[in-house]
This record gives sequence, structure tokens and C-alpha cells, in this order.
Amino acid sequence: TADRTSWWRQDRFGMFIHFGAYSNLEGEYTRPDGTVCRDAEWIKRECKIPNDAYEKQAATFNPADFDAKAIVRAAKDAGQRYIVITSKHHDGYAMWPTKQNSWNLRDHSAFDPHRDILAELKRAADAAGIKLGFYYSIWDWHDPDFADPATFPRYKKRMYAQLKELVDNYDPALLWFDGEWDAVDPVNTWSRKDGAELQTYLHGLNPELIVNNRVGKRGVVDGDFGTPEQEIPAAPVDGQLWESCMTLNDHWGFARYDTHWKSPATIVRNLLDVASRGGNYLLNVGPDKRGRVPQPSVDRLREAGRWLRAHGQG
Ligand code: JFZ
Repeated sequence: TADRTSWWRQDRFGMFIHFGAYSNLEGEYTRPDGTVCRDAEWIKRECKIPNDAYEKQAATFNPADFDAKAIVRAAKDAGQRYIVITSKHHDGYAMWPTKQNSWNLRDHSAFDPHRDILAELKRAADAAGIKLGFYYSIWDWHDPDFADPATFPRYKKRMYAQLKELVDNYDPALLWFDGEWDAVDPVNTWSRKDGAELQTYLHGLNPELIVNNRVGKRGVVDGDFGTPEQEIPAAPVDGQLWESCMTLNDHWGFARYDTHWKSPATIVRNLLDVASRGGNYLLNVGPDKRGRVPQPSVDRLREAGRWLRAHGQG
């Protein structure tokens, strides 16, 4: 509804955060034969990392330097007014202590078991008046029940339970779904009906939750807003609200070899271009394996924020 999305329509500019077990590899996987394969958040699949090797590296993941206050400050300095962080990407690894499995940052890492980065981010965001949302991938490479239509209902049950955990424990303002598409192997049976059901379920938990259109099949009837990626559409589609998400370099997850940063001028131009067409801009950062936002990202966000404030847009 118009009411549900009013804060989001006013906020315009948000920070996307891609952070997960893949971040621990920092974009590079050294194969047993010594050759190196590069990717980022898709590294498990693109580099064909065997399950056991991926699980083994995740067990060493220790983002001890994750600093929620510093992240919120960086967002504020840039003029960003909401944050969307990956709670679970395609690799299925949950960034909170989910009770549905042990494939998560509490139970499968070298991280302090008393810490909970989503809770830390929620607290810091609340204190700064910043809204917090969660990215959640429907597609799951880790859960054995995902890929078989016969067992998918079991996966769906766990997915619903995980989303209830997120809503109950962290009170997100927004859920940003992904991985709903067809033609992923072995199979992805997610349908528009699944999306509509999920949306009804979520609004039963919290009627104020904003949900993106990847909850369904990216139609104008799916969710509250459209999600063009790495592009600025010329015009809204059938009057649907939209948000353009973009990387700051060429990857979503941290990639130590990627130094192809957008300039502060490009960031400002994109933001004003998006805003002038009535859209939102969700600009991504990818923390490294220690949980630190790369300094080139922080610097560019700060420069962009400085320009916006100087011109009365901050
Ligand atoms: C998805 C993810 O696979 C990716 O890792 C990242 O999280 C991004 C934000 O979302 O990637 C997509 C999603 C949609 C398109 C392309 C890549 N698309 O619509 O062309």
C-alpha cells in the first residue's frame, strides 16, 4: 500500500551489503592443483567448489572486525537512509543464529558465538534512525531439499521458519527476495503462486513489511517494488515503484582483485538520475573476510555524501 512504502519512497538512497561465507574467500579460490579461480558471491558455483571444501573454508570465517556502528556511520555520511544486508545468499549460509540448521554464522564459523551481526546492525541502525532490511535468497545451493520438487515443501517450511525468525527477532522494515527465477539447475519450481502465498504470510507477521517483486516473478503485481539491476530504467513499468541496485565496483561480494571503483561523481550522477525518474538507488558494499567495508568504498561514499550536503541534497 501507499502507506507501507511511504518511508521508503521518501528515503530514496540505501546501502546494500553483500556479506556471507563467500566473503571469507575474498573472491579467490585456490584449487587443490594450485590454480586460482576468481568470482565473488557466486564463487562456490562458478568455481565448482565441492561442498566439503566450501564448508571447510566457512568453518574458518571470523568477521571479528565487523563494526555495525562504523557501517551505519558510513551509510549516514553518504546520505543513505536505509540498509539492506544479505541474511542468506544462494549458498544458503545464514548470517544469524537460525534454529533451522547449523549452516550459519553462529554454528559454522570461527566467529565469537556470543555475537550476532544482524542484531548489532539492527541496534546501530535504530540508534541512527536508519531503516534495516534483509536480502533473502529463495534459491538455496546447500539445503538438500531445495532442488527436488518432491522435497521442496520441506525446504519451504524451513524457509518460512527462517523468515519468521528474521521478522520476530530483528523486526526488519523490508525483505529483499532473490533467486526466484526459472531455469536454474537442477530445478527451481518457485511460482507466482508461491510468491503470493509468501507475501500473505509475511504481511500476516507484519503488515508494514515492504517486499520487493522478486518474491514472485518480477511482475507488476509482485511485491511492492521492481528491482532493475545495474541499470537505470528510462521510465517506471506500469506505474510500479522501483529501486535500481548497483555495485560500487564490478562485484557484489568482496573481491580482492576488483579495483574498478565508480567515482564519487558517477555515484552522485546515478543517484540524481534515478531520483529524477522517481526511483530508489541501492548502492552496494561488500565487506572483506574480517567484516571491514573496503576503504575505497568508504571514501567514495563519503565524497558522494559531501557533494550531496554541499548542494542541499543530503
Ligand atoms: C542476483 C544475485 O544472483 C547476485 O549475486 C546479487 O545478489 C544480485 C543483487 O542479485 O543476481 C541477479 C539478479 C537479477 C538479474 C541478474 C542478476 N537480472 O535481473 O538480470
